[in-house]
Amino acid sequence: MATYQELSEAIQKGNAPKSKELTSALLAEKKPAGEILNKGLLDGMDKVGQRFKCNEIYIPEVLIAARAMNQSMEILKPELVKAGVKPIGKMLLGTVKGDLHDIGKNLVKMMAQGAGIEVIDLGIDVSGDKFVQGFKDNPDAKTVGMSALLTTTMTGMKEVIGKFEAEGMRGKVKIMVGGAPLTDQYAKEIGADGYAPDAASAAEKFKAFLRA
Ligand code: B12
Repeated sequence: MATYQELSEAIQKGNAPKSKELTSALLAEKKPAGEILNKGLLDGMDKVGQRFKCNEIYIPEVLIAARAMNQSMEILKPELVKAGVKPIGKMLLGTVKGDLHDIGKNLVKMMAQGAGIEVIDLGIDVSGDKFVQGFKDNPDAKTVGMSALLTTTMTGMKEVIGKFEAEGMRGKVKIMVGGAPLTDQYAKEIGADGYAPDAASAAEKFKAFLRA
């Protein structure tokens, strides 16, 4: 008999074949899809996030764990839909205009997905208008995440926040910023709602915003 603990451990080790096998086995044993998600996959990613935050593991391990989770999610998704298990909320995410760096953004995406959040990834080089359009297309998104890796592009974040204000939409979303040159202080200066230094803390903050 497969256990949630074994699945969580397979995710933590980034063992995709094993985690897929265990996901299928748990489904075959008629375990509820929501429990497989929460007690197996998300539990595993949560532990990966904690260890990443404490510098016990590094980016490659996180990427490998996320790949195992994504592959298991493919198996689980149809069952989750059938069971009516909904994501805890939706967020928009993008790297700001003029900036092509996306490794950090993609890590934030994986961790947020690992926390049960639906992520609309707007990609790289995302203008203020594109962020605003993204929100118009997804009015149920309650949070927006912006990433910047260049000191020359991070200044664009303030403009994006200004666009949300101009459209009368600022009060409807919580805006989080991140990326290597960013600081909590800078986030406050430009009127963002939050900042996180790494993907695991980012996912925790997004979750808290969505649950508030
Ligand atoms: C990889 C890389 C590239 C790759 C990008 C590939 C890709 N697909 O992303 C390539 C080669 C394309 C590139 C190009 C350039 N790069 Co570059 N690049 C890097 C490098 C080496 C690593 C960045 C990275 O991925 N780090 C790893 C990730 C995981 O870290 P992170 O992004 O900070 O993300 C973490 C957190 O910040 C946070 N986070 C990230 N996003 C978000 C978002 C939210 C909402 C939240 C809450 C948190 C959060 O969580 C993440 C995970 O923990 C850095 C140097 C360095 N060591 O940082 C230079 C660096 C960022 N690049 C730099 C430069 C100058 C450039 C170029 C201008 C070079 C050139 N002359 O052409 C171009 C610019 C292209 C452009 N227009 O964007 C400079 C920036 C200097 C500055 N202060 O502005 C750096 C610092 C190198 C240096 N020391 O000079 N680069």
